[in-house]
Amino acid sequence: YPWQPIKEYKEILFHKYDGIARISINRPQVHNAFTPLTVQEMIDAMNICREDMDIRVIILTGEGGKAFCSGGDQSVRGHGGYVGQDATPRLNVLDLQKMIRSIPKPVVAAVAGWAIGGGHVLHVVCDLSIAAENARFGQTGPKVGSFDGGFGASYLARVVGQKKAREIWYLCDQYDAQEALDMGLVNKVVPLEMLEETYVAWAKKMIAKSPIALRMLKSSFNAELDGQAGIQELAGNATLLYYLSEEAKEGKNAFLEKRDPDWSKYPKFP
Ligand code: 1HA
Repeated sequence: YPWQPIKEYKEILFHKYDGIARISINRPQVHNAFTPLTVQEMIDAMNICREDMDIRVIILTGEGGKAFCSGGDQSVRGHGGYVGQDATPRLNVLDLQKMIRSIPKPVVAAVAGWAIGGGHVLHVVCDLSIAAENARFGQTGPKVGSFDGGFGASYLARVVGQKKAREIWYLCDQYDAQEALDMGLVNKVVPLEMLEETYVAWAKKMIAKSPIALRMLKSSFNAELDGQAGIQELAGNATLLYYLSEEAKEGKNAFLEKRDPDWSKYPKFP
């Protein structure tokens, strides 16, 4: 596929092709473990994906075919978080997780090889996950002195159920692609050489659908789980639709024309 680079970064690759954006962690020597910079770059790319109206679907993946992401880079983990070049400890991956969930476009994880620890949580928060046959999933927190009790625990439990989520965190076992499929952790398993073809095909299927319908569905799925923040997102989409109506425009026009609004001509549906 003729992927075109969108922007140059140090620790990720960012490409676009036919309405599909692809953000790929590019640290294969450490199984695509992330540093604060990796995450900062992914957040920047996600912001571009949000603003660019030509981008309809976002693919999250990792370079090298051996790992999607192995979580936080343990070699830069310091006192209070992951320490970047500014010497400040951060857990900025939590902001990235929220962005993946709230961006009003589908985000698809394409998982080849390891999706472990904070890397596993990244695929969990994506709308869809497609696994290559060599994919391996798991959490390591309690083994390496960490835990993600946010989406990493509660949303995982929504995806695979309470018993399985507790097993995944308490035992820190690893699961192959078929086991992941069986527990509903991924949507599909394909041979590694078919991964790109499959996520492009899935993206194209979604691009052929109504963007506002997909946007409303994403915020509706989120709203049930995300409390007031979820309702805010769904309600924001309701406001967007309302602003497109003649009735809403009458309110603004009346204000600007210094007259009383006339709501009489707008339908009052049963
Ligand atoms: O829990 C959180 C958070 C919680 C709340 C808020 C924010 C959070 C943010 C992050 C995280 C976390 O991600 S904690 C979990 C961190 N990740 C891990 O514990 C996984 C560590 N890696 C492994 O267990 C294994 O590498 C592996 C099971 C994925 C693969 O094993 P394998 O095939 O034997 O490869 P291995 O030799 O271990 O790894 C290849 C190279 O990559 C090694 O480097 P080398 O010895 O060749 O120099 C290895 O050290 C490096 N590497 C792999 N994963 C990481 C890593 N280096 C740094 N950090 C890593 N995560």
